[in-house]
Amino acid sequence: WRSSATCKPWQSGRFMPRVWERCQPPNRKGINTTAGQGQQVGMREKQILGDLEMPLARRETETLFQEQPQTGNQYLEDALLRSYLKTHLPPKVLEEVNRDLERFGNRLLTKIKPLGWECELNPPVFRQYDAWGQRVDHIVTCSAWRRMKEIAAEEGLIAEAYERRYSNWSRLHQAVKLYLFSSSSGGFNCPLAMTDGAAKVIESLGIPGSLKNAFDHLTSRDPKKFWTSGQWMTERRGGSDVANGTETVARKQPDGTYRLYGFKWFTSAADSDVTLTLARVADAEGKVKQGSSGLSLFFLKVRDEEGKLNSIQVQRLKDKLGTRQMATAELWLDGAKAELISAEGRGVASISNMLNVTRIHNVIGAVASMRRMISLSREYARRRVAFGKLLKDHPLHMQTIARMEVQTRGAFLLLMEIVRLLGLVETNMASEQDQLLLRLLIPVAKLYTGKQASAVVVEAMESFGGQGYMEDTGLPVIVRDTLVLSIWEGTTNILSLDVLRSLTKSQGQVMAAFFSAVQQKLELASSTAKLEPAVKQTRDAISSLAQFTQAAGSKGAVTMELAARDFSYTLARIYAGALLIEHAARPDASSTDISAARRWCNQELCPVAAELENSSYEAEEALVDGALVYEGSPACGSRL
Ligand code: UCC
Repeated sequence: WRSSATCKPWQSGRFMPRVWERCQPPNRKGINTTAGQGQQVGMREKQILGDLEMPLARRETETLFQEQPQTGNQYLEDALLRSYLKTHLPPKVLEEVNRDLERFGNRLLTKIKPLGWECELNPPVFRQYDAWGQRVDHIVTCSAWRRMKEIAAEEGLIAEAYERRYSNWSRLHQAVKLYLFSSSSGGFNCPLAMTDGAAKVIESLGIPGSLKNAFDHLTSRDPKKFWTSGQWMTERRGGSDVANGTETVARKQPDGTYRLYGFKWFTSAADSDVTLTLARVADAEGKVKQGSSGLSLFFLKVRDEEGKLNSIQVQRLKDKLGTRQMATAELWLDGAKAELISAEGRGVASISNMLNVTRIHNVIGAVASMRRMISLSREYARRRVAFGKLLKDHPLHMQTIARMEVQTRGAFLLLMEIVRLLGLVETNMASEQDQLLLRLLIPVAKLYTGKQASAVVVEAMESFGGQGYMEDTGLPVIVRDTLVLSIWEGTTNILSLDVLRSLTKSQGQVMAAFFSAVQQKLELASSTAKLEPAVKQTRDAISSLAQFTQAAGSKGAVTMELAARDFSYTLARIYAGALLIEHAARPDASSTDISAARRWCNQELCPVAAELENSSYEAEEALVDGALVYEGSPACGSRL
């Protein structure tokens, strides 16, 4: 409470403290004087008043050295984003998109960011009963959260991708808006991810008549009409092994609809209007088929026309480490009316369209978090003085931020590549290679950027020193909300196995597409001398990777499973390296584009080959893993 000048209530463009109420100037009458404490409080009040009257020089010194980092229009400050758009978008599209993003950047700064903080300060509350004892199961959200929904519609954050006014570039335009929106959205990016996924599933089903109305709502720009969707997959037996963990049963009704019975244990954005969910259709005897081929996909409305829950009971809200702005609930489905929308037994394959979209949103969130933290960190370094000079003048400090910057650039280009490919697929302009690449790169990018983001935001928090650890700076919120990105929508290992699934399903064609795309990008750089070392490192990595795939092919399935994570990291590093090289080979590339490519390629690009040489994927090594993990544990004697 020293000086109100150091701790301002939120203003446009400021990095707002989380517990902003504490930042109001002290209210002379407002100090609580409970019995017995009066004297003490009186002294404290005197001290506060005294502090306010402290010499101006002292106050100024404090504000000068502990000033909050200020960031401006995110779009205008994002050099890589702007150069990417300039390079890839056709001129007419660029002109319009550029105008839209600059306007949106201003709206984020002045209007949306404060709402995002309001969402953080006013998390959803669950009211199970009304005052008269009636069960209501009401998830109460704050007005800022509801306003976010309206803004999402107004800005076409879903609609943009489905209207296709910029043809294959519409998806990229949408993704860029979501990327800018993400770190100011107060968690509203989560329902948008699932809404996009639901729209995608419905579109890929050919928008059947029964779902036309829902599709129109999900892709509407009208705030009064816009719906969000959930994605109810996880049940009590876990979130990864959907095929064996799903117990929900669907009973067919005489009118052709179904009633669902089961317990959805982890349903994010539980205040959504509709949802997609999996269940097992019961036969005439009430029996269900187990495993993946017993699962079917259903669409349901969460509430009926009168606003009553669709035979759904909210058990409780989850107590999460982060994303607390967003209601995640445990739900009992007690005969919820639903529509079967996939072929029977094709539930997982059908919902994978949704998963692939939500995983792209996860990548968006990861890159956005990294970009946000770096923006704040670099701004802080321009203001904070330590050891007699600004942080930005300490080479080691700058090296640390620059390393994060290189990571973020690689992740950003990976994101752009995926949404570029998705745009091509959605407008029937994709080659077979594009389609294979997209299938492979989605899990690769999701798992890699999730890990990068966790590391970068923690490193960036450290760059603020002790301040970074202070709750009321808001930095811990970003860290918490980022840490989920490697967990939900498939953990790193599950996604690594999905990478293998894409190899098996395509009989290795995804790898052929990968090698060919990387080679094409490297060829573009062949005349840029400064990129030679990076190109060579990438070529070497490709040949090591090719050797690995050959060698692993002759080994057992255990080898590939043990290698899955390193293999996926290898794909991410090589592909992002090729993208950075491609970007740095543009005629108008900057010296920093070249430096970023070179530095990225200086890291180990093919960890899977190095680990193969260490025999890390041999079956005996798996036994050693177990021995290392369980040494000293009671399990040791019985299991190993
Ligand atoms: O719901 C959650 C939280 C919601 C919050 C979301 C917010 C996101 C916000 C981000 C913004 C910041 S978390 C729930 C997370 N759960 C998962 O993600 C599930 C993780 N588990 C998997 O991904 C598994 O690998 C499964 C469920 C896909 C495995 O299932 P199966 O049935 O054992 O796998 P199969 O038998 O291999 O695949 C069944 C079919 C196959 O097709 P067919 O039969 O034609 O061969 C596969 O090729 O599904 C196909 N398939 C896929 N197709 C499976 N995965 C994919 C895929 N990724 N792409 C295309």
